[in-house]
Amino acid sequence: MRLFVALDLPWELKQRLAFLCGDIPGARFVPAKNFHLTLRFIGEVSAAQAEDIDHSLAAIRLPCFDLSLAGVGTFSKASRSSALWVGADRDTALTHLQGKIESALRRAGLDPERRRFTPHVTLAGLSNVPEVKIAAFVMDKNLFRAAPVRMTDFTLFSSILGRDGSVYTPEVEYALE
Ligand code: 3AM
Repeated sequence: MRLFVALDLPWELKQRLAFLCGDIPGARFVPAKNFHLTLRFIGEVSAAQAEDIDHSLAAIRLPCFDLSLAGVGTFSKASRSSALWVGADRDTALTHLQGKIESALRRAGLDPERRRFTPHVTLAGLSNVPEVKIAAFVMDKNLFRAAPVRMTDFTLFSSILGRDGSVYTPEVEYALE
């Protein structure tokens, strides 16, 4: 199975993000139900590895915290924008949680994640979308700020890649204290 660890977002926040989406012809906007903030991509693992990962994640003890989403930005590949996202304030609690998850996954036998953590919620995948349209969207929405939301858990998701987009299934929720 293909797994990742993420913050699932309350429905009200997903709806708020959905209101941001639009006005970029050719962008592949993520359906509101799929909005999440990835804490760690895991990838394809065996059932036995998934069980180790679950045990390791279940041992994390951290308090609840408030997540604040603000601003929009893009990732690029080969100097073309490839994804459009809403950012998250890089606060201590979020960074701490991400660090604990990384350590837990290493204990479960995964190789270290080499990429820097850039907390974000992907709004759209972009390919061959005119850069000028993307720049206009970013300028227009950059002052976006959502009211902080209390995060009371994090989630191990499975992901099935399909031609019409990915199907994400919450497999296990881990409570924050
Ligand atoms: O949270 P976002 O949308 O940025 O792009 C995938 C998605 O990221 C990313 O994991 C998240 C949940 O699917 N992802 C998919 N394949 C990946 C890979 N091979 C990957 N991240 C890193 N390496």
